[in-house]
Amino acid sequence: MKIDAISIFPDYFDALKISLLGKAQAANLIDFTAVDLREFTHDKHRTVDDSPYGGGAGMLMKPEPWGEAFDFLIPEADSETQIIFTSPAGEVFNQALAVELSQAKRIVFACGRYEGIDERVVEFAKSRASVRMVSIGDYVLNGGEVAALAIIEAVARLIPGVIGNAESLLEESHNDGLLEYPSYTKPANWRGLDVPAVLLSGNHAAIAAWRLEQQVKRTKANRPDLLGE
Ligand code: 6GU
Repeated sequence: MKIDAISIFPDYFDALKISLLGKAQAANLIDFTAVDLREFTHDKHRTVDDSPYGGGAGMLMKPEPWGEAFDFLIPEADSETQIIFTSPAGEVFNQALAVELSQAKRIVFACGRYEGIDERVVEFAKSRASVRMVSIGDYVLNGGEVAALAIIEAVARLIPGVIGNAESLLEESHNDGLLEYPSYTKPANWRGLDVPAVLLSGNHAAIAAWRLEQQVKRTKANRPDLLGE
């Protein structure tokens, strides 16, 4: 999968060189490029922001550098490219969207800063690719870079070959609409705390039943919304 990010802080994406995503890039499973939005400015101060029409607090990202960045990355309309504007005003990211995006051929992240981007940029982007506005949750970050990193990690690990143990994808939180059960490793007693006896019993049916019960209990306590409660 080809992944690009447009940002005024491309260094944020250095984190993608680490660990499994770094290995996935070395193995050519993912090809990632970060481009600096300021490369597409032409004034001495490399200006990317301006005050909003109609007034209001803060600054907005001006459209021209974005237009040139899209011209550079997506010179002609490509229905196989997905552009994602990271924004707290977007649809909320979840595992289902991660699965959907993991099928894409190319994703271009447009990472806004300040109070956002001139809305015409989103409109224009639709003439070049499929466009979605995506948030990673109900809180506000200073910019879309950290959100893009979270989305990239969630999507990339679903690409075949990126995760060594494909089975671990099947057994994790959110796959069956329930949170994961608690897990334990050796030693069986640690600082006076015991591993639940059923896990040492060798009774696989009892272990499976205990784990499901724990999943439901945890989901009720932490995410009742997942149970429609
Ligand atoms: Cl995608 N961007 C920003 N700036 N804040 C957010 C977010 C995105 N998702 C949640 N908060």
